[in-house]
Amino acid sequence: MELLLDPGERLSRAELGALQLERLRATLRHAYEHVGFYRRAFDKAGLRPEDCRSLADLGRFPLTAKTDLRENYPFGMFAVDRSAIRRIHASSGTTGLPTVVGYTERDLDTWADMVARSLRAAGARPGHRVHVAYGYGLFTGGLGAHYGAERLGCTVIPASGGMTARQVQLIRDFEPEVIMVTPSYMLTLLDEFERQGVDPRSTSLKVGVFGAEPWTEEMRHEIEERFGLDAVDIYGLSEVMGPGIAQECVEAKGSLTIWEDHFYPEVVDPFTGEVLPEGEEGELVLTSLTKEAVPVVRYRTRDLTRLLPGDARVFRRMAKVTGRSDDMVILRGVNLFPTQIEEIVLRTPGVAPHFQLRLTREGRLDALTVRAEARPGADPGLRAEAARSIAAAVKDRVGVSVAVEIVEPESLERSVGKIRRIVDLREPRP
Ligand code: DLL
Repeated sequence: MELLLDPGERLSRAELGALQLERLRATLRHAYEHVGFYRRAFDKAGLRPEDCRSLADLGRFPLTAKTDLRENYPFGMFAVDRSAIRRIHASSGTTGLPTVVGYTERDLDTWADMVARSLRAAGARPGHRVHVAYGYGLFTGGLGAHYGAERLGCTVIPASGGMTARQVQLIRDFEPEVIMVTPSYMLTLLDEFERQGVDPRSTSLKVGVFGAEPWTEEMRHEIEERFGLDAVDIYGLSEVMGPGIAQECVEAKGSLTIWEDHFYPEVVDPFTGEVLPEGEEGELVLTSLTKEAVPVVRYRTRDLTRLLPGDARVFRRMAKVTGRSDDMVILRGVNLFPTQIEEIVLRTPGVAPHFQLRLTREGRLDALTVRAEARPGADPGLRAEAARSIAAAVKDRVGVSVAVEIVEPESLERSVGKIRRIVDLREPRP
């Protein structure tokens, strides 16, 4: 496929480094001068924006956490006059206050450019129809995808989330080449295609741009096989911008290229906050390089990944996100992520790609039950074997004993957006 690049993607590594440093210094100045939180944090650390003379100097500046955004709810982190804000988004905040972000006209422009670039890297082209099934609203998924697809010159079908039967109808009738949706909701759509007796491989879809939640290579394989399309990963978070911070290039699947001309990545040790060398797994920390309304300096994403050198582009890459530090279950001293279970469940014959993790407490010990659905039509006699094989693989690869139940097809709750894998039934809650 012909590789189309925008000017930012054509920079040399040296040009990129110089641009990043210039933008970083401007961001630090902007944050220090216009956001009380950053001024206090830098002063406390004894640092001035001018102290950042090289990209490595950024590591001396303080980290910013989600709690800092919450403590400045709603607009305390904004660096521009309210009249310059064109849009507000917020993350749902399952606990406590939501985190609120704003965008100036230029920020919205950059965001659309970055999503357009992401879509192009995914294999979308001007003239393609793009079915957007990320939710529209305060969540950045729907509107972020929408304006990026328009910017690329695509025709947008703003389906938003939910009303699954209608989604399938629209895909059949409007014949989009591209779909943007969470991977878990794509599986819900798959069920619906089958319920309607339509072969999912018969659709016009060529590319799926999946993100907003962790998903594994095994899930990619499942979706690509069942739908006959290229499934690629898009990453982002509302606090930093929304979707379009990093994107898997369709010609180089397996990791995501970070749009480093706008977002400066670091990976730190989640416990000490120390910057880790390239290749080591830790928590992704992002600094915005061009944002006006809400600049973010060293924002702790809580997402666990590794930085890698560039391949498909000049920019560095990140490995697919293993999980969020908040989604990590500590079971009898062993750390476990839902993605580890996903890998195992999806490799088990006779088991569908639908599973849930139930946490309970037995006496003083926490216990985890993996509930996975049998594939429709699979021999019920094989369920006990599948359960044994999953338990053995978890013991072997994660190092902890779990119970496994293989449940009836279509008995587990389906995703309508971001899926909730963990059901915590522990009493009292830890
Ligand atoms: O989920 C933005 C987005 C929308 C990204 C659509 C991609 C597609 P938030 O609701 O703020 O924003 O949630 C951000 O979701 O910190 C990750 O934990 C997780 N996440 C997002 N993309 C990925 C991905 C949007 N590709 C949080 N892989 C992030 C793994 C992801 N996790």
